[in-house]
Amino acid sequence: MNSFGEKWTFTSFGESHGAAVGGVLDGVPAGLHISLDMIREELEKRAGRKPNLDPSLKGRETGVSPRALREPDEVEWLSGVIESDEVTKDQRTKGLVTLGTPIAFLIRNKDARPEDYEWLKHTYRVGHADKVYEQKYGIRDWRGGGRASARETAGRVVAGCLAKQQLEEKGITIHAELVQVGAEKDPALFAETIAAYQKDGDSIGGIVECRIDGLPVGTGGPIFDKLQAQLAFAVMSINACKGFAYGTGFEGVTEPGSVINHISGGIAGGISDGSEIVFRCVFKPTPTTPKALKKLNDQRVNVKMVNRSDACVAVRAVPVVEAMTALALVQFL
Ligand code: EPS
Repeated sequence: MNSFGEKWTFTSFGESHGAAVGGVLDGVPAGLHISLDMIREELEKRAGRKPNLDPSLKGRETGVSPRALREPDEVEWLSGVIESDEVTKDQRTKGLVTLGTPIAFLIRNKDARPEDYEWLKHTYRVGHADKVYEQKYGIRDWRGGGRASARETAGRVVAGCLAKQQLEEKGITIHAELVQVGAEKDPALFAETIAAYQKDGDSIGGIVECRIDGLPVGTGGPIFDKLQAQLAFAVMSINACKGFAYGTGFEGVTEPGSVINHISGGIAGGISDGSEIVFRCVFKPTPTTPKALKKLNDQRVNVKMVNRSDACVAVRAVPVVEAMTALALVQFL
């Protein structure tokens, strides 16, 4: 399924080395002001061009895919919006305003180099979607990650920015950050931890924490509409995401009820209780690494040794977590 949401329906399209990635967003009300500055900022974070780990890197995040850094990620708006001179509430300047019609946009792939992936036509990478896609569909796009590449998340970030702006108008804000890299919990040491794995030709996982503020009491519903179920569905759809927990989470299992019963995580009975919502999600270490490619070559696979993967994809997942959270929440407005 390539579409998400019943009220705001976001359809994602595109392959990593095809012409473009992008989306169609239907159900967005007319008159919503969109800040292009905000979209640019979020896309820069997703590409790893706006470091939040080590400011000394001056514009380049540690362990980020070199291709993601090179892609300009220019958004072309095809329908559903017109330019607006009005300054948005948060003083971000240039903007667009929605027409209430389907919004279509695309981001052209500029640094696609399918020829580097010819070897993948006949090889399945461990830990990737390569083999199951071919088993299920009988065909796959072997050019890089194809449809399963994290490049696809660029479109989600654009759609998520619209959802975030709608939520902000209602006083609801979303903030995600990286809280753990491997076993390291000190943010000051994240950059050097990732760099050490990268230097070793390897990768490492990470945990992203997300906080939702200003959500009124009553969001979510009983049984299958539980707020945490909808958030988990949205967040677990992000590439490399392996787990979701809120409230007492997995850590809570070692504590007696008398100690942790008061922790709601902002949700009780699947319904928001008006307090801050906090959840965490975990991203696995990227499976394609220089080490993994070397191993394939040792098996005489004849791999062209080009590695465009991330040493810690959790870094770039932060704005995607915010985007998917926003898309999940607008369904309840
Ligand atoms: C990715 C692998 C690389 C990354 C890509 C994410 O792409 P590919 O092998 O398809 O060229 O560069 O990230 C981006 C290009 C991006 O914009 O996010 C993967 O397998 O997830």
